[in-house]
Amino acid sequence: MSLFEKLPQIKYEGPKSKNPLAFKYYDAERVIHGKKMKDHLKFAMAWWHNLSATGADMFGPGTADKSFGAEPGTMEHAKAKVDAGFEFMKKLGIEYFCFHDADLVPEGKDLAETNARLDEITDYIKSKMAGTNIKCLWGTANLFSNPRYMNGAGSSNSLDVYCHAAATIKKAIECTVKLGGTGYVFWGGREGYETLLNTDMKFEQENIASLMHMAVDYARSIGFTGDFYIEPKPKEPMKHQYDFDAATSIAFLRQYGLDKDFKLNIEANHATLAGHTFEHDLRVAAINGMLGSVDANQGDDMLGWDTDQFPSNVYSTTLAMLEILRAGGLTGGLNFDAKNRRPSYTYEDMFEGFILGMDSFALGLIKAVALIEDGRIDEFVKERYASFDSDLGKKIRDGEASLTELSDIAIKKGIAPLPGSGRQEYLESVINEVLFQG
Ligand code: XUL
Ligand code: CO
Repeated sequence: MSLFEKLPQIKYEGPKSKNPLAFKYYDAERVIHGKKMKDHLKFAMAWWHNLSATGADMFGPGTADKSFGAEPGTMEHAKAKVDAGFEFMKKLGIEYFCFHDADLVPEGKDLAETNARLDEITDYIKSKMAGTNIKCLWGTANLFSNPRYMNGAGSSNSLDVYCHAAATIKKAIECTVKLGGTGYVFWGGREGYETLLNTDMKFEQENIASLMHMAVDYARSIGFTGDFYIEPKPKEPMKHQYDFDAATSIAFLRQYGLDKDFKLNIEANHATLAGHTFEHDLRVAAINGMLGSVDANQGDDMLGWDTDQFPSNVYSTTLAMLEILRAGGLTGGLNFDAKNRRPSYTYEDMFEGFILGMDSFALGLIKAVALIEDGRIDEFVKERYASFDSDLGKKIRDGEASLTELSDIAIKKGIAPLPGSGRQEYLESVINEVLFQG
């Protein structure tokens, strides 16, 4: 049975098309900057938003019907979601998906029952994957919804909860490996605190690190060769989350010796919640060799929470793609951790959300390549540091200069002239020119 029978196969029609159910910029097979668009932009469907979220919020129930013809909370429904997901991905030409264990099946009465359900559904998903190009990008465990995780999982004060989390992670890793996933994510939504008055921060962070080490050891022992990712987020649901941003997460990974196995999964709306731009956190990850994957979405400048909107801001996707291209691409992909607005509740809206997001990133890619080819921005940055091309500059860069030597040179010069202008306004006008002319 076709769920989306009224919706067509989504095709590329080009920028002049007015067809809402067509791509204007995403042309999967087009080669740009040495690769097919679809290889630059490995788009993934997030099982939780697309197949599970109904738009329910604190003030009212969901508006979207995601029953897909079955009774929610049953295994029949879990399978209907698989059917819907595969039909959806095929119609949009999306080749990857991401999941939490809890998105796949309803939790059973105990771990054994939940695990048996996961075995059943992953068998079913595998059978659906056969003969398609659809692959698993990454998997993760939901260690935040169930009340048992009210104080976190790795950071929980309760040993029982900690062990339960370990079992849950073990199974989620097994599911990820079974589905051929190339990444495994830790998003620490409840790994943080509400008040320091009841919190031993060092103890909690050490326990989180131990759990991650155990996860790495186990995953490697069953043949997982992919990357682990931390997905930074500063707050929400906790007031303060330990994986605050890219820089904090990298410091944590290095401190606890996890940096060889982990990279980062940077989410746009999480970076902005941390008071950074999306491109800032991408840059921090990239210059530390830890740019792994991206949760592609956007927030709302007026709202201080994670709105998880489909990306529409081409200025932002351009600057993001510039970072990604300069870093040599992602080892992971672009997962739409994004949901329709509550009043956009139809199947058609689901398609239009993805078309918007895919086209916004495709246009961002096209414009980022145009900026690189234009060359003015790169050239300006190079020139800006050109004084370090001197012999003395090289000596400093090579770590061979001393403070006394520099001091003697500076005293001889007497006064340092002002550095060259940063020309921010000029650079911003170059971006506008490339974005809006041709
Ligand atoms: C929550 C969030 C999660 C992670 C996976 O803000 O982004 O959905 O991506 O747990
Ligand atoms: Co996310």
